[in-house]
Amino acid sequence: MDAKIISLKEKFEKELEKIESMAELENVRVAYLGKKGSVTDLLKGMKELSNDEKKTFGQKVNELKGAVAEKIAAKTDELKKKEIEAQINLMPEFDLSMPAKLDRGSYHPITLVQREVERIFKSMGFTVEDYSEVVTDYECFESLNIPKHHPARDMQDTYYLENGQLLKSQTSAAQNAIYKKYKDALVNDGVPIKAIFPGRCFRNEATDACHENTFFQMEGVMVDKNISISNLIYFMKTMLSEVFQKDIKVRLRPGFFPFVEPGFELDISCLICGGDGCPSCKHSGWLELCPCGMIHPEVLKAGGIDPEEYTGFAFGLGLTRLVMMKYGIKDIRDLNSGSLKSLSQFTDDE
Ligand code: FA5
Repeated sequence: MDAKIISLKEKFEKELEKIESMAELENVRVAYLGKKGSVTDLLKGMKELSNDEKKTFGQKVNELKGAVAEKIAAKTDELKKKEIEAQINLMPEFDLSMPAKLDRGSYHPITLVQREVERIFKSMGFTVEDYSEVVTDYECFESLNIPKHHPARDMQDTYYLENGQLLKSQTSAAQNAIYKKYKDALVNDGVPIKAIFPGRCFRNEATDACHENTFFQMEGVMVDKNISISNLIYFMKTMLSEVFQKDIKVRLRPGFFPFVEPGFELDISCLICGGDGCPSCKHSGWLELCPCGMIHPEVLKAGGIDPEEYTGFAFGLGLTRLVMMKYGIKDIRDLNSGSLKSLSQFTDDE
């Protein structure tokens, strides 16, 4: 019987050596270890043996069974490894030093327009200021002549932090700090305050084609002696004609903001529908783009500037809406979508 075990083992090893695929291996496994396999058959021939012989023979057959199973497992690993290597060899060569052919990142259209507007105002002597997105209630409201419980706060509900700070609902929140920063140069050296400050604003707002809960504005202020509404209109017109490189129909109508007096709404004729009315302009043909006005004396005072001696104008340009008009984007939500497909259309070669 021992000779049977030895010859079966040798036969198995020879067959195993020749195997090159998982399918062949499976056939061999079934042929030796399956219910009707050669190893199992050995056990069937044990009937004629004595009890002692059965014991030793059974032990040897089990050893053979274990050895066969082990070799099949090792062969399985070897074949799988070969399969992976073959797949790797089929892959095109990957050269880490090759320049990437994938899509290049691009500037967001809001960044492009923001830079353009900054360039225009810089050329007219304005400084560009940076301001934080988290501000105090004083900066966003109180310093702007909007005391607690003033109804004007309702239009600018925003996101409040537990420490009482808030995400700014308007770039006007930086006005007070700008006045304080430049007032000495204004009073002592006669340098007019001319500053713009772009920034992200947040409002607790139901979104639609022209409203987002996160959007960009660009604030601008100018303070000096004898500043009037004519100065305001001049700067607004110059900025719009430079941005659009063509004449744009605008209208100025009275608007109420507690931090300007008088206050205006500057609307532009909707460039998406040509003034006929569409969802982007709430079917009015006009788009509120840039509220503005003469800075309220209380606001100047809060900034440390004497309103008897100095006057100024302020505007709050809806930068995101300007982008929509410039590029003909019908839905403001596309701008926050993060969709590379739509946003990369506006890439320039910067
Ligand atoms: C203000 O935020 C004032 N701080 C503007 C201002 C500054 C007035 C200085 C006077 C002097 P208003 O809430 O209207 O005003 O917003 C200004 C502009 O931001 C709007 O005309 C509009 O273009 C844009 N805007 C306002 N809310 C949204 C919104 N939810 N989504 C997109 N753009 C918005």
